[in-house]
Amino acid sequence: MLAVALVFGVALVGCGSSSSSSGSTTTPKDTSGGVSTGTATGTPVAVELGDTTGTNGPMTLTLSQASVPAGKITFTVKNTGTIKHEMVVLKATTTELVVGADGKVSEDATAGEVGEVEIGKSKAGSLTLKAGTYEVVCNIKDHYGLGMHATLTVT
Ligand SMILES: [Cu+2]
Repeated sequence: MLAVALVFGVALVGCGSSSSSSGSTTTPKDTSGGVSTGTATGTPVAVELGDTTGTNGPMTLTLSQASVPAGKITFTVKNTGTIKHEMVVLKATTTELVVGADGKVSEDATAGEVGEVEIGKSKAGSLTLKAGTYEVVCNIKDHYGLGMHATLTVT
């Protein structure tokens, strides 16, 4: 009887310590591996949409990184400009897309979008992208032509 009680005691202690140690393994993972954290929550890419004089001047679309690993990518899109912008991801066959008569590029090859972002606001959205070349664009009339596009390479 005494032996059984001891075994139980050991088993309980073992249980308690294993659950607490599995809890603490999660923390080192976050700090040691930006990679493993990235795949779990999506590789973060910050996108900035900007302009200073609306359609009267050049506009910008910048990515925090131009190359990311394939998989889930979480875009955090901020509009630092003076008018509304949007963010669309297109599977690129070329990085020089043709602007149509409507002032927009074709969205036939869309891989997804975060959508419109109001002035001064931020909006996040995740897309799962396969390896390849993508063009991240703002496809509001004339914005692509004014500079709102950037190439994202997914490896
Ligand atoms: Cu725009």
